[in-house]
Amino acid sequence: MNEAQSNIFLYLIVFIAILFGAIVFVVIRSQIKKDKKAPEVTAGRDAEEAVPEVTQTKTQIQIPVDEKKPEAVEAEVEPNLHSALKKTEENFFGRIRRAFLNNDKKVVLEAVEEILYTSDLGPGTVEKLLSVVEEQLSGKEMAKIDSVKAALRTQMIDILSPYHPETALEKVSELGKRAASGPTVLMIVGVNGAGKTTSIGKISAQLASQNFKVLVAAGDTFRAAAGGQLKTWTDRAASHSTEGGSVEIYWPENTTDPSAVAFDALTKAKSLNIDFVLLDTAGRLHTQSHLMEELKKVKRVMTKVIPEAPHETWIVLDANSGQNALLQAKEFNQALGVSGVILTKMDGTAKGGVALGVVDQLHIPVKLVGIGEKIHHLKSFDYKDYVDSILG
Ligand SMILES: Nc1nc2c(ncn2[C@@H]2O[C@H](COP(=O)(O)OP(=O)(O)OP(=O)(O)O)[C@@H](O)[C@H]2O)c(=O)[nH]1
Ligand SMILES: [Mg+2]
Repeated sequence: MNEAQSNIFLYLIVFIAILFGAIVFVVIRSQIKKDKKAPEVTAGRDAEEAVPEVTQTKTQIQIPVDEKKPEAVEAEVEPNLHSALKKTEENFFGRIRRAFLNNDKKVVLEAVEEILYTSDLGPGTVEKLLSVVEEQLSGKEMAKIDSVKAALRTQMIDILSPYHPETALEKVSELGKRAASGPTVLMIVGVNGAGKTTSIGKISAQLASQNFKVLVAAGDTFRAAAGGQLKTWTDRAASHSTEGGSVEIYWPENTTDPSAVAFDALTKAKSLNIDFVLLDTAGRLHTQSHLMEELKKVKRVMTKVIPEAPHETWIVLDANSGQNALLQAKEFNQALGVSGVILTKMDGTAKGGVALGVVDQLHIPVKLVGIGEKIHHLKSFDYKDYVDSILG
């Protein structure tokens, strides 16, 4: 091998070495890159897999229970008049508020008129409230919604205040006339399914928890299951008695005459030193004149035992029946002289405005409001709270 040949051979070796070095460099570099990426990829996959795993684990440690918690808490939140009237507020003042977003007074007035007429208030009451809104719109400027609200509030308070105590009376025993001595008799009337029996159960529980002795008379001799339903309620109510309080039921078998039940119950109540007698009656339509006559007779018969009885006659009205509730109250009042209203099922109805109509047109006070199905879901009517609730 001459010198030229050995130079070429040397260059070839150097070239191969460089090429080999370059290949090794590239391989190592790519390996390093891979290694760098590898943990990320793994972490990513791990993370991806971890999500279901974690979820699964959480599920195993009863996350569903955690998820249910808010619901459970919500279910336990005690209703009050304000929460019960949420839908009424939306249906009434919520719509008025939206009507006032319009700048055309004529359009606003028309909208308000429609809202009022569809709010179960009754025509007379609608006119009173409408004139308040008209007055607000009579100025040059577009009326401010806050001043409309204040004016409506004043008008509503004017309607309700003459018939209700300034501050709501907490005790159910103070809501009506009391007997000077002997039993005070409350007669509970109303159409089918309004909530008479349920309300009697709730009232009994309150009275018994305030140390009173209560006798509940099963005057619904018409419906087969009525006595049993009343018994369930009186048992429930009895469990709320204080030591001095009690709840008993007078439920004679095979009696079909409600007057006889009322007569015997009052006689028994007198002899047992009962404080309150609550008389349940069968539901009836205000249009069924023979059944209205039956109630008149029950009332008459009671005076033979206690001349002032019943001390109070309360009609139970289902708030959902809207304007029909007004008609019911009117007819029962004409037949019996109703002294108070128990407005039930205020929870969940958008028709709570009916209280205003009843008071305005019939001048009968609302004594109690039903805001749920549980035994303590009956509250004294607080008219200011009511007005503030429906005006939001
Ligand atoms: N949500 C709600 N339900 C109520 C209220 N008051 C009564 N109820 C329900 O209304 C239904 C009828 O109640 P009852 O007490 O049986 O009515 P009633 O007037 O005695 O019915 P009759 O004896 O058939 O005429 C029942 O399912 C009650 O739970 C209330 O304030 N709110
Ligand atoms: Mg009943």
